[in-house]
Amino acid sequence: MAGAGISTSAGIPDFRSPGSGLYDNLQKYNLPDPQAIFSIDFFKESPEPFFELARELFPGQFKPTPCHYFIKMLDDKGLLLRHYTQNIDTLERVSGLNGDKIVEAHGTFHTSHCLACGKEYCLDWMKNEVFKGGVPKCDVEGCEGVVKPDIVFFGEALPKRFFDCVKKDMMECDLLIIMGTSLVVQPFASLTSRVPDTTPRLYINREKSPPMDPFMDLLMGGGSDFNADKEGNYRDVFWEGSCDDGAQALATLLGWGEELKTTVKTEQARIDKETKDSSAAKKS
Ligand code: CNA
Ligand code: ZN
Repeated sequence: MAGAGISTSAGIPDFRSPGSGLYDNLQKYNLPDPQAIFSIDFFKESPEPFFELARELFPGQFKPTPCHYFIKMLDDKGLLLRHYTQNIDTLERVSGLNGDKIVEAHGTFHTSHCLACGKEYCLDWMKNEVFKGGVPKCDVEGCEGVVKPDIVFFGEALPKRFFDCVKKDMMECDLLIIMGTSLVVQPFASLTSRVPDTTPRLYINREKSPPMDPFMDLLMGGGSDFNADKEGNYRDVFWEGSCDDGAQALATLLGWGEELKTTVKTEQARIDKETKDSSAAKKS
């Protein structure tokens, strides 16, 4: 299970890190509250701030991190059952991890839809529109609907694939690794409690998850029950630090330390070269 913290070292801010997180840096948009930028009701009235932010964060401008390559390595070694991500930056896909192994719980920028007529648009179309500036509008004659990337906003349902996979995967999971998430967004956070009681859970993060709000707990029917500090704990481990360091430490324990370092170097150099070649091709 992963969150925005696995991508911060790529240069993409998370939501809640004090100072650097998006919620502390949205003043220029004059929002009623920071979460409004990802709220579907607010978006329907004022889509401009979201598209302005999308320009800054658009996928394709960032490289996967060592942590992403560690996840890919787990799959290469035949150990990855599934990667559940809250991220919408597509970096898992860029690292080469097969789409079958990924559950994009909060959707993706890969596709977009017109909110009025439902017409689907591809990533390149959206990219073009976002960088043109303004709000992307449907090109169906007479429609003029706003086209929204298929990322899940607050107030929207999670993709069906999330619920389908959870049903199959969670009881089969024999080690749950949780990385770079504050474990506060539901229903994602409550996945921690869906694995068997005998499944060890390793949480790699810069800080511990804040305690669950008792009201939300009641409303959601239980949040994340991860708690390495609780008395009688026999299976939860909290590893405090960066996701990249945690992933590297784990890889080293598994005897893959050097392999991971080499993969990161080679893959990042390959992406740099591809980016350089494609911008040279565009210029010529
Ligand atoms: P969050 O609530 O912002 O929490 C991030 C967590 O990661 C915090 O606990 C941080 O302390 C921790 N963290 C940050 N950087 C690191 C690091 N380098 N190493 C270790 N820990 C770190 O984000 P969540 O993912 O928990 O919240 C869910 C939201 C955030 C989802 O709806 C996402 O769509 C959304 N989001 C995604 C992205 C992205 O796609 N990269 C970016 C920003 C927000
Ligand atoms: Zn339309």
